[in-house]
Amino acid sequence: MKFVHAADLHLDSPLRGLERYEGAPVDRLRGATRAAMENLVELCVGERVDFVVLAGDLYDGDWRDYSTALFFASQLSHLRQAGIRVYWLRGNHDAQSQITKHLRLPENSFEFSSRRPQSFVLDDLGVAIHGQGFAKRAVTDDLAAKYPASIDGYFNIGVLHTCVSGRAGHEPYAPCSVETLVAKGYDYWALGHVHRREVLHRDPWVVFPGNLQGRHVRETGAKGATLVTVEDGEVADVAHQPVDVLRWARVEVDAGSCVSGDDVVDAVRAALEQALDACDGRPLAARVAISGGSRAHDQLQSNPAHWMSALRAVAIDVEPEAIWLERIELATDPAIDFSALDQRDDAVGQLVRSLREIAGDPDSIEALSDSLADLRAKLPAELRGDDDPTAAAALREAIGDVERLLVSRLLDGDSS
Ligand SMILES: [Mn+2]
Repeated sequence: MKFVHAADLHLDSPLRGLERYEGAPVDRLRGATRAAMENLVELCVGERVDFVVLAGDLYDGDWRDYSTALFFASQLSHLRQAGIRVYWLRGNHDAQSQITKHLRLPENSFEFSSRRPQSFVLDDLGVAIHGQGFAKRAVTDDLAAKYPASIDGYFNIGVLHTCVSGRAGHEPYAPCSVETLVAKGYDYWALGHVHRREVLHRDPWVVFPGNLQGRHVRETGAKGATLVTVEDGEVADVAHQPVDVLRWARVEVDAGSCVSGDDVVDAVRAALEQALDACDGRPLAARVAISGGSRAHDQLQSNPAHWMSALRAVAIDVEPEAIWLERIELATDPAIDFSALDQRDDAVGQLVRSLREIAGDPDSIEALSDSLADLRAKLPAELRGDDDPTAAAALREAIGDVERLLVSRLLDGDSS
C-alpha cells in the first residue's frame, strides 16, 4: 500500500520579490504553484498510490473567482480517473471562515470536518485516517488532543495543520508537542503548515512534507511531497519527491580573492552555474550576496549600476531563461588586514587600540551602558525592540561594527 502526503499547496499564490527585467523567465514563474500540483498528480498516478492526504492550506486565501477551485477540482478528477482517493482538511489560510465561495468537488474527495475530529476508515486497505480542519484562521487549541484513539488492527494516520510547539517564524496555530502526537498510538502523522520539510519523529513517523513550490527567497531548496510505502501494516519507506518547477537559492559569493569587478562577475558566474546544477533542470531564482574584504571594492562602489547589469547579463548568459536574479547584494568591504591594525603607528592604530580596549574592559562597557540608558528611555516603545541595545554583549558587537565602519572610511582610497 502506498500513499502520498502533501501540504501547503497555496494554489495561485504569487511568487514574491521578482522584478521584471530583460531576459528574465517571467512566463515560467506564473502559475508555478499550479504546475507543482500537476506534478503531484502525475507522481500519484505514476506511483499508483492508493490515496493522497493533503494537510491544509490548499488555497492561499479566499478565491478571487472560481478559477483556482476549478483547477483544484480538475486535478482531483484526474486522480479519480486513476482510482485515487483524496483526504484533505483546511488550514489557517483556507479555514472555513476564510473561503466564502463553494464548489462541489469530485466524489473521490473527502474533507475532514472543521467542527470536530473525524475519521475515515478504509476497510479495503486496513487504514484509518483521523483529522480536523480549521474553522477559523486563528485556531489556538491543541486540536490533536481530541483526536480519537487509534483503531486496533488498522494502519492509523493523523492529519493535522499545526505549528508543533512554536516553530520559529510560523504562526502558533493548533499547538501540540511531538510527545503527545507520538503517545496517540498512530503509525504516521501527516502534518502541514511549516513550509520546510522536516521529519520530527520516526516510528511512529511525524512529518512535515514542506510546501509544494517555494514562493520567495526564504523558501529555498527542493520542494515537494512525501511518498509513504506501507508493508504488513508498517511503514517500509518514507521518501521525499520533489514536484517544484522552480528553485530558490541564496547564492553567497566571497569576493576576498577578487582583484577587479570582472573577477567578481566571474566568481558569481561560477557560483550560479553550481546553483543551477543543483536544480535538476528547473529554473533558478537566486539572491546573490557578494561580501568580504576585497580589492575590487572600490571599483564596484564607484559604479554599482554598471556592475548590477553586468551580473544580470552573466546570469542570462549562463543559460538564457534559466536564472532569475531576485536581488543582488553588493556588500563588499575594502581590503583591510584588520588583525594588524592595532600595530599601526598612526591615528588609525590609536583609534583601533582605544576601541578594542573599551570592548575588552567590563567597567568601560558598564559606563557606556549607563550613559546610553537615558537615551534608550527616551526612545518611543515601538523603536526599542525586544533586544536591549545597551546590554554588554550588544555593545561589544556595536563597537566591533564601529571599528569596521570607521577604519573602512578612514582607509578607503589607500587600501589598494
Ligand atoms: Mn498554514
